[in-house]
Amino acid sequence: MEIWVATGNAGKVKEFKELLVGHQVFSIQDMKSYSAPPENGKTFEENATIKAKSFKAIKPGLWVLGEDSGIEVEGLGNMPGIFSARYAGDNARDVENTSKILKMLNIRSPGNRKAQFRSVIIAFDPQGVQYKFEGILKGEIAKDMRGTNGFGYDSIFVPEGSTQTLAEITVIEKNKISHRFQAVNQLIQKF
Ligand code: ITT
Repeated sequence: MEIWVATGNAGKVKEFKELLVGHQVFSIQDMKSYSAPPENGKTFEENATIKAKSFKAIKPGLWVLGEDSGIEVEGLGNMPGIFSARYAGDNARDVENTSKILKMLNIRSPGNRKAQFRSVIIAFDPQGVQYKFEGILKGEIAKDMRGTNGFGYDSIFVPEGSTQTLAEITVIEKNKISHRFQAVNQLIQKF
């Protein structure tokens, strides 16, 4: 089946392709021209809806998905949350965002390193019926960046029950536990 994911994040695209193996997964990379709408929602759900609706308008009659995700750090008042992609500023690189979390946590809450990843997917089926799926991965923030796999905050996130960061394990292993896996797993039940 053809599934269009409204994302421009190469790390997400790679994971969606692995998670939806057996299907043809397309993204913004496969569009000739596309201007992303502003992500000005106040929640993950609102932002995911903005992305999904923008693709639904271009690809009617197909499955389309919008995903908004991020990391919530307890000792930082659950920030950066929906601001995860731009925590260290617009167009910030992953290393700048992760460095800022390590720095802020050392200042504000070195003793409480609890954190979670959240993924909210808004999907439209070929008939235009809307669905919401959500996944959470609990864990803690490592003392330093470790590992080179994955993307975003993977190098500083250690899932509950593990000693390795998500960047030290393979994408296949990450995809067995991740927030995105949990949300996609609910989606697959609707196919
Ligand atoms: P799209 O909006 O085009 O999908 P984006 O990167 O801007 O791409 P979001 O607005 O959903 O996506 O921001 C999510 C950010 O949260 C992402 O840039 C990462 O920094 C972080 N993030 C989300 N899921 C992650 C994961 O599995 N591992 C590491 N970091 C993740």
